[in-house]
Amino acid sequence: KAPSTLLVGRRFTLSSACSSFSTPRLLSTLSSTLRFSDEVKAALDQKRPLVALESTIISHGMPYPANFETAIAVEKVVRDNGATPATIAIIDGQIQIGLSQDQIRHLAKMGREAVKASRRDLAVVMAKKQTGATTVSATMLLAHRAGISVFATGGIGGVHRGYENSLDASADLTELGRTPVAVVCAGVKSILDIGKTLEFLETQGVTVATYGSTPDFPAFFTRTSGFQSMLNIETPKEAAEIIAANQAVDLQSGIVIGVPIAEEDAMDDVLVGEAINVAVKESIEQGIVGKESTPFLLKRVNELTGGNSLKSNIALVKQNASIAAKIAKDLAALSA
Ligand code: PSU
Ligand code: MN
Repeated sequence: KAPSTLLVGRRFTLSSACSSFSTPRLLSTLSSTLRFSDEVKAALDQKRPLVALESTIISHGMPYPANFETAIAVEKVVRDNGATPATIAIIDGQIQIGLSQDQIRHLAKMGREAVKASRRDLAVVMAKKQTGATTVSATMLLAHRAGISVFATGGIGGVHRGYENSLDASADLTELGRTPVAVVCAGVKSILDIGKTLEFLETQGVTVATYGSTPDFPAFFTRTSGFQSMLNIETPKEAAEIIAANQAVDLQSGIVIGVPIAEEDAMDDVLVGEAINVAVKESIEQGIVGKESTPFLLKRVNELTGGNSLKSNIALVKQNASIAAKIAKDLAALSA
């Protein structure tokens, strides 16, 4: 019997993997490869709602100490809304599903010294016993291995401006096409080409929704992008039902839920636009390419907008975490 057939209609958890796969070697490898915090393990065992959180946003997305404080605050928001946070990273080559406060502080202080780990980097970071902060792509795939299907972050990667020459599109987009995890985010920053990003996601078969009633897919710092999502999701329960249907038919592809930043936290369109244009121009002049590109742009936009963009960034991540927790709760209720 093929494992894929057996998994249809079930939530992929380590225990379902145990009963489905007939290769014990693979099993012992997988369960000893992922190390769970006590809090996450208890939640998984008791089938309580969980929300995965990425760690590149800590190391490469924000400066210290705001990154540490935000990571801790975001975990608290998840707990306050009835779910268990599972921040994911690789510490000295060991994959951790759920981090201690000390481990979060360690990553926050390492900053860009930590390896920015996407799918392609995972095996290398493990084998070389490095410390890696997982991007959306790596966090999605590890969350899925751990049996977690809801994930909250700030923004996902996308298709870069000038894609026609650079072919620079984030591995987040292809991961969304191959891994069934729902990513609750504030959309994509306009450091990227938002229209092309949505086209790419459509080609990858990714369900893309906007949370709330505005038709636009959000642009991170601002509520509108000029590009529409395929649908609006108005409640956590509606999101949970779509995730459950995705699992029931074993789609094996992801879902993006774009939550527009709250009105009071949103930035001025023109101000952000100008900062982004400067940052993109500098990145071209300095020949910044590959995995350095996004961290460079994030840092420059933060600098050029002073403390304002950081404030917006922190507010939107917390909002996403609270909505993700509510979705995870409703999803757990559906499968109970
Ligand atoms: N966008 C943000 N903040 C971030 C990132 C993107 O607004 O912190 C991070 C995420 O970890 C995302 C990664 O997965 O950057 C994408 O990098 P790249 O474009 O190199 O794929
Ligand atoms: Mn890239």
